[in-house]
Parts: sequence; structure tokens; C-alpha cells
Amino acid sequence: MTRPVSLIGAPTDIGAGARGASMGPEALRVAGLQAALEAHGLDVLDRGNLAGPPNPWQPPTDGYRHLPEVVAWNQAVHTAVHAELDAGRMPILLGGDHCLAIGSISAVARHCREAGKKLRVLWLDAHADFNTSVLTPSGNIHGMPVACLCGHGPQALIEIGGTVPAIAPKVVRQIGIRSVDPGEKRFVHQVGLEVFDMRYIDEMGMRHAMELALATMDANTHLHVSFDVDFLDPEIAPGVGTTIPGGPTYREAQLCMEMIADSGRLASLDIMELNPALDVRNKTAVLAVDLVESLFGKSTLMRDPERRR
Ligand code: B3U
Ligand code: MN
Ligand code: MN
Repeated sequence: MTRPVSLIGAPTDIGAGARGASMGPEALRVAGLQAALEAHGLDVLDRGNLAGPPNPWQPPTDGYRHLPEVVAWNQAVHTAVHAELDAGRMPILLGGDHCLAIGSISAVARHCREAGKKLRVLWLDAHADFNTSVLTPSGNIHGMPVACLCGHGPQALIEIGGTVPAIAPKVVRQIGIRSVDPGEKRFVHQVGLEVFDMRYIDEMGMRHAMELALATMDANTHLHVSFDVDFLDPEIAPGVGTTIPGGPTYREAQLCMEMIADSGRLASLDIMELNPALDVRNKTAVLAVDLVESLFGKSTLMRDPERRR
């Protein structure tokens, strides 16, 4: 039986370059996330929204925009996500911009250390989110969470989970990447992040990419999925702050989610960067809910993966 699920709203756009991701949690609720999960037999509690500082909408200082506020929000996220894992529940973080993955994944990593589990992080995104204060073109911290989690970032953010670095680059698999800044690209290569970019998916297919991204997990692996909604092609998902053309189609995204479900290892999830101010009749939120249903095992006919061959 799957663990009970807790929805945690983090209504902020503190790390983003456009306002509006702060409305993401409510848009996902309006799109029926809880009922959709319950329809799959899951026990779901909506914990409501976390609180944090307002967005002062200031320019960056020393390469970071809104650093004290980003720290405050991530501390709140860390505490909330860790408490759910401690209670044996599966946290689903409703963002909010992607800087909050620092709080979420540092909590997951801490839980794995405490429980003696291995960690795998799937990062579904158009961006590598591997900038630092010197590499960033914007100062927006939503472009930096993976680097911070790997120990490259301001002290207050890299130490949120207690241990620095929170994770090793080798636990991360990035899927759907198609926008990486020049210095960021060199840094991604330097640390050896495993990236299945759109070129790879075009040539080898989503199936092969996901087979490799999910390989070598075992019964003791905690799988965390950090789903930046801008992973999806903007034709189907316009409601995000930074649309990058050439993303996964509806079918590719469904297959990606279904293969994660089939792995049976999903134990925590972030749904990030949904921006209702830029959406069309909440359709990106509805699509995100549809994909999350597949992530939790919704399938059309053949539920047994063995019978598909
Ligand atoms: N790489 C750019 C843009 C960006 C990263 N993540 C998002 N946008 N959503 C930056 O500002 O770091
Ligand atoms: Mn992102
Ligand atoms: Mn992104």
C-alpha cells in the first residue's frame, strides 16, 4: 500500500524572475489535485499553506536576489517536508518557485541519512538550475537550487539540512534540459551531473532516457521527483514564468511519469513554477494534475508492466 500523502503549499515567487508562482498552490487545488489522488485510492491530507516573508521585488545584491527571504521560505519548507517524512507520509510540495527545492530536497536527504536509505533525485526541468552568484545572469535563486544542494551557494542556503553538501551530484538525474547559461554549462560538466537533455531525448527517446535515469535503484532507494512545470513544452503548458520551446510533448511527459510510477520507488514530490498569472483558463494546472495522476499509477489498460511487452 502506498504511503499516505500530505500536500504542502508554499505560496511564494521569492526566487523567480516573474511574479505569480505564489498562486501555484491554489491553482493546483482548484484543478482538483487532492480529489484526483484520492480517486487512485490514496489517503491525502492538505496541510494548507506555509507562511513566509512577502516578495520585496528588489534587484540582486552580491549576485543574489532576495537571499534572506529565500532562506526563510526554505527553512519553513525544510521543516514541513521533514516532519511529513518522519511521520511516514509522502510530502508533495506545491510551489512556489523552484528555489524551494533547496528546503524540500535537503529535508529528503536528511531523512534518508536518518533512515539509512539511498537517494535518487529526478530533476524534470527545461533548466539545469545549477547557477552560482558569479555565474547567474539574473541573480534569481530559482536558477541555483541544484548547485546549492550540491554545496555550491551561500552558507545560509547550503547548510539548511545540517549536512553540507546536502546531496552528491551523482544522485541527480536531469531530464528535459534545454536552457543552460554558458558558465552554468561548464559547471554542470565539471561536477559531472547526469543530464538527459532534449537532444538526448530526441535521439534516443524518452523511454531510453527514463530507463537509464531510473536504473540501479533498489528496494532501499527513496526516489524524489522535482517537477518544474517548465519541463513541458510551452504549447501544452504556457502557465510558467520562463517558457522554453522544444520541451517534451504530452505523450513524452506521460511516458516519463508512467515509468516513474512503474519503478514503485516514488517517495516525495515537488510541483514547482506553475504561474497562474500567465496561464490560460488554468489549463497548465489541469495538465500538471493529469501528469501527477500518471505519476501515481493511473494507466489506461494494462496495469502490469510485464504484460506490456
Ligand atoms: N538560467 C536562468 C534562467 C532560469 C533558470 N531557472 C529558471 N529560469 N526558471 C537563470 O536566471 O538562472
Ligand atoms: Mn527549475
Ligand atoms: Mn525551469
